[in-house]
Amino acid sequence: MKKIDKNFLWGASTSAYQFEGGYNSDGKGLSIQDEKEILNKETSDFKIASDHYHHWKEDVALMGAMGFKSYRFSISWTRIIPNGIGKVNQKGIEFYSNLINELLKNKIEPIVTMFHFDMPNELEKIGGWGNRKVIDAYVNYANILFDNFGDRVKYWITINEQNVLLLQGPIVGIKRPQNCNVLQHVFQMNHNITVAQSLVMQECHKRFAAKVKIGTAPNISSIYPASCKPEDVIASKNVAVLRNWFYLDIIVKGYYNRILLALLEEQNAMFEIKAGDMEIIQKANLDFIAFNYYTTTTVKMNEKIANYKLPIQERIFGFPGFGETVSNKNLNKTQFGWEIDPKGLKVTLLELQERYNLPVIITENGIGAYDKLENEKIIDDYRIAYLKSHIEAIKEAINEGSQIFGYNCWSAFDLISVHEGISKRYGLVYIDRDEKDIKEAKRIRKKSSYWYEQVIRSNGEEL
Ligand code: BGP
Repeated sequence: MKKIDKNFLWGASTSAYQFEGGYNSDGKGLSIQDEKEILNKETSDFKIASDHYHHWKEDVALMGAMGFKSYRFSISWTRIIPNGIGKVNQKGIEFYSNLINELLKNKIEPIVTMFHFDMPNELEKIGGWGNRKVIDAYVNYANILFDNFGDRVKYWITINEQNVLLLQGPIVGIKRPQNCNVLQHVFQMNHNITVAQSLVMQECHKRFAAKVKIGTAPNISSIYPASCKPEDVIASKNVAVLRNWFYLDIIVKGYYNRILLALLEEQNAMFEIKAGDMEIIQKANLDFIAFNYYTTTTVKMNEKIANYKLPIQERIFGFPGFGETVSNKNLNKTQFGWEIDPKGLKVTLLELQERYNLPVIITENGIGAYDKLENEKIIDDYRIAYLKSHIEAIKEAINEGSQIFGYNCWSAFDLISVHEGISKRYGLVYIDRDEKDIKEAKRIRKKSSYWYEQVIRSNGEEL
């Protein structure tokens, strides 16, 4: 077995709107997440979250105690620029500047995501990513981040889960205009995001050359055919393009994958590419691929529109002759019904290696569970088992040629899940709050955090 590189970035992740709270503190503007309608009224909103805004120093100390080499977090656009464009909020700059300094003091490498689902409200009002003005606003925002933190941050991530925010917009909190051609709308947004992040990648290279690295972080999961029927294999390849490759092929290789273009053309949903856009994208030249991995997807061919919950006009998946998702009977599930597939992580890493030949880093991977606090302890053996099996898969993939340079599990601390509240806990550290009562948001290390500390100390040898 090859040894893991000694500079491997072991750590964990959070995102601003799910973790920080302080949603309107010290001049922060509102994002779509602050005003999102919480569909399940029993679950928490994002206003106070884990109250990291008031516990950041203690939180970094805990990361230091766990031996983190890296911490992947996101910056809230509206904490830096309350309206998304225009006046900069110095208090917001100060908050992240202090956080970054504290991380560096603890020898923790900051890996900073510029955008994690939290579009400024004022920009959403003009159409969000659907409006090309937002490309300029995002580039302006990124420049402010480079101006203020570029001397200390060596790893930047432009966009979190571009594919998920497009394909599952309403779940993530991104509204779609009524009566639009959803496919076309979604892939127009995708194009605008791609142009925006390409400009930011170019700017990053112009300013910092090789000293600073920049990548993007889609959610990537290998797609299995439900059987060895050739039709199912074709379906798995189609869905793999829709689910994974369309977003990476364009930014890494500089062209749009024709398998999805063919579907868009057939559905009358082709998006607009303005003169000059492709040249911008082809100069993006990203340094690495970051990706979030939770599970794999299994797909069979379908002859008619698949039976999804969304009405036909809002569907992106399940077009006849394209493929539909089915469950994989070979895999166990989490308490929240997500299939657990550590081998699938190895498959995914090797596919990424084969397809793009770039360094990769995992920026999310973990298990959501109803953790129980008993006698001030959380015995989360299921989380240890989950993380252990996935790290084993990483080691095997390294042995077989993957250029992975870091693993940041989801999540460093408990935080509010995208749409299932605080009760769906992912953290290495427990936050003592419930859905409606923030209590004192006391931090308590779970059993998994002690186990992970030893994994980091032994550089992945002792699992
Ligand atoms: C990813 C997101 C995260 C996160 C995670 C777990 O899609 O980048 O923000 O929350 O999934 O998902 P959930 O919160 O729905 O369990």
